[in-house]
Amino acid sequence: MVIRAKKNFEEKLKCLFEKQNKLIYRKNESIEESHGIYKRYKYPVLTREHVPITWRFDLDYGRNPNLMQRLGINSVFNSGAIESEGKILLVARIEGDDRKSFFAVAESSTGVDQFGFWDYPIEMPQTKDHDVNVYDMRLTKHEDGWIYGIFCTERKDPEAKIGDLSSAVAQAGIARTRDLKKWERLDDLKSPSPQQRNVVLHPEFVDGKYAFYTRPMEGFIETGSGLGIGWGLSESIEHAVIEKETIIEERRYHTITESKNGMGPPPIKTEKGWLHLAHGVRNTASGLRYVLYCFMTDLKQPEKLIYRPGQQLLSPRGDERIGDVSNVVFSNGWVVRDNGDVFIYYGSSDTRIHVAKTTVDKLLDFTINTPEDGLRTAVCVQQRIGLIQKNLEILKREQREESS
Ligand code: M1P
Repeated sequence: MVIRAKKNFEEKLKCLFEKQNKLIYRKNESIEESHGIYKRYKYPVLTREHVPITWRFDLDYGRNPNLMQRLGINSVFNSGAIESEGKILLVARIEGDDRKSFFAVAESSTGVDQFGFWDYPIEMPQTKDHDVNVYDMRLTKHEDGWIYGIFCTERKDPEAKIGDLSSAVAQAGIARTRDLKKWERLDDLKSPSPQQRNVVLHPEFVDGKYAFYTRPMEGFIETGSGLGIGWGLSESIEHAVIEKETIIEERRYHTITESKNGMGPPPIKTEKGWLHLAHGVRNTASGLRYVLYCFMTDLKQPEKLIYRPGQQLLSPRGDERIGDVSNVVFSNGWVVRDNGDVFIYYGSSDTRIHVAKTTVDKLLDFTINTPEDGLRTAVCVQQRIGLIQKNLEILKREQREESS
């Protein structure tokens, strides 16, 4: 009897490993889309099923004869991204079945499939004020030589009323590393805003200081009077303090950013300016809807907005629309390769991670040549009529040329 049960256990375990290997080594396929800006991929690059079996199951027959999952994983989403020695490394947000998020590195040599997690998750050192939850790391290769991870650290709101076990305070945690293995924790960012999320470190010094993109907010969910994506400088990174925070990318009424917006990954430096990826949020009858959008800032003054397309770049489609927090796409990681290819890693509905592939040239074309938001229907219709008129002239000319 015992021998049979042990054999079953071993077969079940073998099956688990085989199934996971099949998933990890499955080839991904790009999907042609008619908009011409990027290609999505058929399969998510990371899901909870990619998380190593050793992180979830106790593999000892004596302790776990039914081979039950002891520490389950709920979701894998919103990853920072970086290229190192030809490999793409993602620092993913992993949420356990206990609701706590943590960070772990997964690597791939293709960038579009075959992501495997390193043996252990990241052990993030603590400050004196311990984190309760951490998530959404942005990785910045800074010109000072360090790789910085800026992430959200969340703690219970000390002012919460008795019985309110949801209110939290979000701040920006800061850590640095050379190899994504050993991390040095620095002080959390101090800024004039009561709460911060979506904070990103700019890769270069500005006026000899560390420069941060911020997202000031009054409450934990609502930004309140926080009017958009902010900017501030700090003398020190070990004890980062922003004295003056200015809004550089404003939320606007009846646009893709009307409820909230926030920076995505650190910007890409191009000859034409800094290229940014961000998320914009609007409210709908079925809750908040998150989309990705682009904007550009001046090369010498990264806080000066120069292009702001009115339309979103990527919105939740198909299966992406469904998950723990539905109707959300969120990106905090992208990678530019030497040949100009760009991998955009995005979480969908706080559940899994996908990749979209494009190039720096295409993103520049999109960001520079897409019209700004007209802010009113009549203006937007005029933009479209302008486009239609030019196109009809082209088609008529072609017809004339063909018939002559
Ligand atoms: O649930 C959607 C997103 O909500 C937060 O982002 P923001 O502060 O911009 O609303 C974050 O918790 C993010 O991780 C999450 O994907």
